[in-house]
Amino acid sequence: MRRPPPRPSPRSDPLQLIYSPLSPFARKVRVVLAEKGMEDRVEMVAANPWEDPESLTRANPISQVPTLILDDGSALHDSPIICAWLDAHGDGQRLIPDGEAQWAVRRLEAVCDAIMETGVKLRQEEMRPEGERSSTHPVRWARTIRRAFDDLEAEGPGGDLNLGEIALVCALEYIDFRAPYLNWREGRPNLVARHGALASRPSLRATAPA
Ligand SMILES: N[C@@H](CCC(=O)N[C@@H](CS)C(=O)NCC(=O)O)C(=O)O
Repeated sequence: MRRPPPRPSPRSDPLQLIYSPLSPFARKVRVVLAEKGMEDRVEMVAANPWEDPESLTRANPISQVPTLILDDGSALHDSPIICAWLDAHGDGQRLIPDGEAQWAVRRLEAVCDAIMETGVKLRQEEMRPEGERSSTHPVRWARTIRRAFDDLEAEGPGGDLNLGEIALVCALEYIDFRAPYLNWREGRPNLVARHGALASRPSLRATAPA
């Protein structure tokens, strides 16, 4: 009996995640990797995006982390897209629900990403030499972040496992790490409960900024 010809072996190149350890956006992706049971499929490549390393700019001209290189060599960037791709391709519970329910989750993710972006800008401003710092931008950015906290507080306790709530924990803990003086816990019991509902998950503990 003739044997069937060997099939071409499926591509088994691992995915590569270019990240920096303290990036809150990369943290969100690392949490999703863990929640979706995909850590073994991904090679982690640390990079400093501010130095425009060639390994990063080749995949992402914007030179930002996180960037995910897929097994066909193409790259995804922007954490919402990476997280959505992982959610669609990994195992376990969907972190972005189907149908109409997805919009509340995506909206929450967007608000929390904006808090992180504003927090990163605050941090960058603080890193500038004293004479070059703006006296107005940080005040406005701090006000923006506080306003977003108040808005989230008004939504109630929340705390389901989904991408929006994961982004919330990443955003709150990034602010704890970089701008603790914004003290999101004070007078915001719902935010405290919401944070507490997910914060002790292994995926979040293993990636906490320190
Ligand atoms: N919208 C992007 C933001 C990513 C981002 O700002 N990453 C920062 C690190 S926390 C970065 O790579 N900054 C380098 C730069 O902007 O040049 C995402 O969601 O992934």
